[in-house]
Amino acid sequence: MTKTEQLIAMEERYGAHNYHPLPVVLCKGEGAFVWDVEGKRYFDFLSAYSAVNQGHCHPKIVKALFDQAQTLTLTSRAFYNDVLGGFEKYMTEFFGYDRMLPMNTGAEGVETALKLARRWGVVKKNIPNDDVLIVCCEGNFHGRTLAIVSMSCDPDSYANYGPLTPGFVRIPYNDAAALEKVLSEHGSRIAGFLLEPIQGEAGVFVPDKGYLKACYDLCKKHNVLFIADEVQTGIARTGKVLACDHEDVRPDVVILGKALSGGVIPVSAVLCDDDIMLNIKPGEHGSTFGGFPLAGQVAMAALEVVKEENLCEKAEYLGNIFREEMSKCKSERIELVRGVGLLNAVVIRPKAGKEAWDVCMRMRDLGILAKPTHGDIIRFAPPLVITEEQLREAIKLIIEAIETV
Ligand code: IF1
Repeated sequence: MTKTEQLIAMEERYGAHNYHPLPVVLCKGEGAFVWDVEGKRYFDFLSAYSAVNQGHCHPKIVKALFDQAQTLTLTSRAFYNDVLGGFEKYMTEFFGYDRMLPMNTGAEGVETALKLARRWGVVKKNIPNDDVLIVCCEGNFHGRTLAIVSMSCDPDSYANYGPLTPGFVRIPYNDAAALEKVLSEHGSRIAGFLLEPIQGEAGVFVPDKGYLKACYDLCKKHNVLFIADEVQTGIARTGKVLACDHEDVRPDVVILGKALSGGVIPVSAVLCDDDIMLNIKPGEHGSTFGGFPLAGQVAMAALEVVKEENLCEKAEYLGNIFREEMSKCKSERIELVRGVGLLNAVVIRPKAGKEAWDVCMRMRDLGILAKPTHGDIIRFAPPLVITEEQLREAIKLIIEAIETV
């Protein structure tokens, strides 16, 4: 047995079977590259679902982790520590909000935003506690907790987990009229509208230009909070600090995760202003590791890298090259190419029984790692630190895989 086979067999025997990974076992990451246990190098075109925007093992971020880890890792929020205040100040100034509530995973960030919105609805908008509603979108992916999958329309996410959380109304994505309708009919009970500025899991579904602004304006008209889940689209991935920046929309509540830590440790955060954040009082929400010293140092370093290495501009410039070069490929297997910045997807037309999965297996053989979502869509999201030369080399291999599978 090869080392790859041994390690896959070990997971098969001892681990939960809640994933179906591509059969490659990684042991090293650096910049835009990862290596498998057989010593083969790959371009990483998934970036851990856009958590490694700054590149694998970025030296500045790893150093921030290393230095703090030798000093003080965790205090819990039972006591103060000398990192969190500076982290909160840094984050609120970086993103332009009054306050920040730190958590760990993206799902915890989304749950926190849901609780903040519901609490604001009850306390500030005087919605009866049992009546408060949150509007969400069909095709959403916001994480995997029970309340979050209660918003999902994907049975793989919500089916057979028992009773779901009430209080969610789903409307079609990219349809401002649908939002207007639900706000006109139920606006007095609605505390917030939660959406991804671009739906990642749905296959990099980019809404029409003006959709975010139209929804924001409707939320303002009906005194409803506009809540942006920027866990995947944030932190320079789409060519702006936040995807909402493309339409100059300032969400009432912003949820961050993934690349907030550069993929080093789980760090998430919710940002909003005083009139929303201060309705949760001491002892009414929290987390053991939320905002711990390691998280603060790592996240501040990760955001410094975004600025110092101009990752927004890079994502914008390289994303245009990606879409331009991929669109030149005349293979009948490519149904369409779509995306913003370096968050892109290619819809693969199945042929002779070969699907997106087969293209991904061929790409793996050629040294490119990516994974299909929803059967026929392949998401392409390399680390934003990839160079133009590396990107062009990778695109050639991607096209070769599509044409030869
Ligand atoms: C898995 C998907 C992506 C997210 C948005 C919140 C979260 C996610 C917009 C929750 C997480 C991850 C979860 C991961 C795979 C990946 C994913 F395929 F599942 F849907 F990116 F599209 N909001 N997305 O994309 O953040 O709790 O995971 O830190 O579950 O396999 P998390």
